[in-house]
Amino acid sequence: MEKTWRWFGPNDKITLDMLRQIGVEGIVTSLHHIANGEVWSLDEVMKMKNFIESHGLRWSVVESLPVSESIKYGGPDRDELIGKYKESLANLGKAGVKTICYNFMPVLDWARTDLDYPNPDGTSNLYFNRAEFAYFDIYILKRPGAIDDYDETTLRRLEEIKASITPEGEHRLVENIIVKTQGFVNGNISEDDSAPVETFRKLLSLYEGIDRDTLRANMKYFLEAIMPVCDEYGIDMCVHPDDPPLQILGLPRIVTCDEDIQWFLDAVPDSHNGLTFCAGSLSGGAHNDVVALADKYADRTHFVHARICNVLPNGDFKESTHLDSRLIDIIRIFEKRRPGVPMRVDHAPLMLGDEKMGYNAGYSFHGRMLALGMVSGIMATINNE
Ligand code: DNO
Repeated sequence: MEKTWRWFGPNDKITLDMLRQIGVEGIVTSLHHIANGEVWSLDEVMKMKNFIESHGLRWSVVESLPVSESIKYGGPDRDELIGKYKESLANLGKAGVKTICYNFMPVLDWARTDLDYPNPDGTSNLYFNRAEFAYFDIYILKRPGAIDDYDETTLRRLEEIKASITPEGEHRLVENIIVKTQGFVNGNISEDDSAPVETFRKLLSLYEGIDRDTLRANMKYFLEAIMPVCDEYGIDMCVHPDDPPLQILGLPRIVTCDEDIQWFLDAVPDSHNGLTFCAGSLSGGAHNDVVALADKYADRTHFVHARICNVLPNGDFKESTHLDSRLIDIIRIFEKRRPGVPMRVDHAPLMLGDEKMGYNAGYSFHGRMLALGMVSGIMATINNE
């Protein structure tokens, strides 16, 4: 696989020169300065491409070319927005940047309750606490009927949280779930939003009456509309699985499991309609056998995210080590069957001073560098077997 790294553009504290020193071959980035829904002009695309190449690297993957909410829920301006999306794709195609990661998750791009959950060794990780998430949903967001979506174990834990949570604790949940994890990925809520919960409620209301079938139909509509451009330029679209791969906040979610993946691949049976195999997202649901999924979908995978989670008996999940045996098996599958596919390490621990640097949640330097070293070692061993 090609060793790539998610880099957040010229303002990223981690520079391209640093990345060359640690064995990175290709860059994964987005035009973060262009608002969601606006066209990426050929000029802007070329500026980024030339900048990356002037540092001896290549622009391997776009993550993400974001899909506007209106395309997802089927708003009145969706055709106009799809038209702009196609223009951006054509410009990327002309520039030779041909692997595009996107997601079809309503409102939230990904979800965690904790961004610095302490590990016994002094490092920290991302963490999803199901009961704290339920607290956010039921008592902060006050979503009608939310309580019916949680099992008894979660509701019991919720009572303990309710008895002890402080206003700071509530603030932290809002920050983690809808602000700090979203803004930097061109999400719907930015760090300077003064009333994020209000904004979030409005966004959720866009999906009233939209169920899984409607969202599926809208995804098919979008994919069918863009495939001619992808075919013309040889562009591989790769949808990122829903993170976590569960139904949450009353929103429909359609890339969560084997059946979902099979559905969208069959719905638009073009090889350019493919998957980002994010082992980490898929492993956040106990229903997914991630190694079997990698084996089943390797041929339609155009981009790999190397990380993995452990789901605890209460439904919480935590990022595991990049040396996890499931990840080794997954790397073996892709290394043997898709040797050149771009791969990036994802969501590594905060360690050795990372915590003071203000990196985007999940995107530490030392933690990711160690993870890249581990994954590179696994790849070298597999190639030597
Ligand atoms: C979070 C990432 C997501 C991912 C997008 C792809 O760390 O996995 O933000 O990049 O969902 O569109």
